[in-house]
Amino acid sequence: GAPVETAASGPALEAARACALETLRSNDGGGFTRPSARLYGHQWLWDSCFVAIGLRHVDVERAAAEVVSLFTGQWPNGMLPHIRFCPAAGEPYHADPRLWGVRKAVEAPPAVETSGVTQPPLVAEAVARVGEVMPARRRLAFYRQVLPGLIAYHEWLYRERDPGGSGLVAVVHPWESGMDDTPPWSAAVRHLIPARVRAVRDSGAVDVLDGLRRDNRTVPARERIAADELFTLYELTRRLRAAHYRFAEIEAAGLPAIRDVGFNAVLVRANHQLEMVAADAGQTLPPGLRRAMRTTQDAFANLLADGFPRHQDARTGRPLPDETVAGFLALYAGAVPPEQVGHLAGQLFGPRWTGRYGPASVPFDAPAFDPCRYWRGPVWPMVNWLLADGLARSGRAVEARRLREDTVELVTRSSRPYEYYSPVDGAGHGAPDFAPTAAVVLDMLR
Ligand code: 9WN
Repeated sequence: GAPVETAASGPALEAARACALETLRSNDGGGFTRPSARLYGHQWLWDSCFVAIGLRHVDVERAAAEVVSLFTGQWPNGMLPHIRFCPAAGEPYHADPRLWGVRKAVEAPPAVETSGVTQPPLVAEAVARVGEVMPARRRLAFYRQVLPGLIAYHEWLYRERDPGGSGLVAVVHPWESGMDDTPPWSAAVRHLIPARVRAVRDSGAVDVLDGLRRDNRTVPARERIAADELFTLYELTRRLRAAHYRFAEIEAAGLPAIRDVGFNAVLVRANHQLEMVAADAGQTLPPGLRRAMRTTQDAFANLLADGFPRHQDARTGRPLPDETVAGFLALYAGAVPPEQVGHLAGQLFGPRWTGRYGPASVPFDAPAFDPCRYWRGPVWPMVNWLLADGLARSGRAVEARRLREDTVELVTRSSRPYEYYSPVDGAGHGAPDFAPTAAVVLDMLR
């Protein structure tokens, strides 16, 4: 996309760039970047992809290392876990390796401690974006280095998460969606609430539950996922562990399996980038993978046929009613027919979704809307990056540019990059010094 030229003067933009760089530097864990040193002291899958996309303008080798580091956590079966745990200083992470119990749960665990689920498969995008700013020979070497792991990951997604060949892959934990407490995910896991947690919640003692959680030391509980939902996610994690993180067992146990529209949108784009990367490296993808990738293209198009793109229950194929910003990632997938792009962009920038400060994560009129709480309303700069990129590739250069400008402005209104922002007053919330926010600002400013 085109560089951002906001009303702000050159020095203001320079200050924004310097602040973003300092955020990335201060979260550097040695070859990988912590999303936010205090709350998230390990390496996350999609966060690191955004980080690499931003860092490539400053230090392309460091950006490549960020991506390569992700593969050191890859499971022998091909899965890229959503967290690669690192011996971290600072605040311990609330969902730690003991909760995941990966070493005991799976026959062939990875060499390092990881979580047991994945995250939106943005890796091929990060690889392509880093590669495109490398000199040709270096790019070839980088692509050849990461291609085996990347192919294994995409094969895992299809083999494990779409055994029936529907074309859309299933997501089994809200943490895999990256948009943890968006309404359709909250609804999908609600029945798993542990009885004791429900009893305390129903007695009105939410502060008791908040007193038991460990993720609210840096960020106030009211800005994070609600306590009853957090304890429900721990319960889901324990059940996934009991199912050995194997999809067949997860399905047999009747646990949620959802064809998340955002996750699959990222997959559509990642498939495209994977093809480009392989072609550039002079390699052909395995025929089975190529077939599966074509199926996704068609299945995603069908998802759009019913109007606003929504998640689907993987068992019944039925759409889940709640709309979230993930639906607009169809633009990022590049899957919206030209005659529908204007309508979808119109909705995105219409009054239900966008106020003064960019697209909300759920519409303003949704019963669950809460401007400061996590994925229940706030604007997420990393989502804006995906949206702007999708708009630009869908022939909506003006809107893409405006969204980038608005995002840079929103972030630079606060003294440091935050995890998310109120769509009502633009105030920063969640984790401070949030690396993915800093990284997308760098990319938007380039
Ligand atoms: C669970 C790291 C991650 C992001 C997610 C965001 C949040 C974790 C948490 O932080 O989730 O993965 O503990 O809340 O929802 O998108 O990748 O920044």
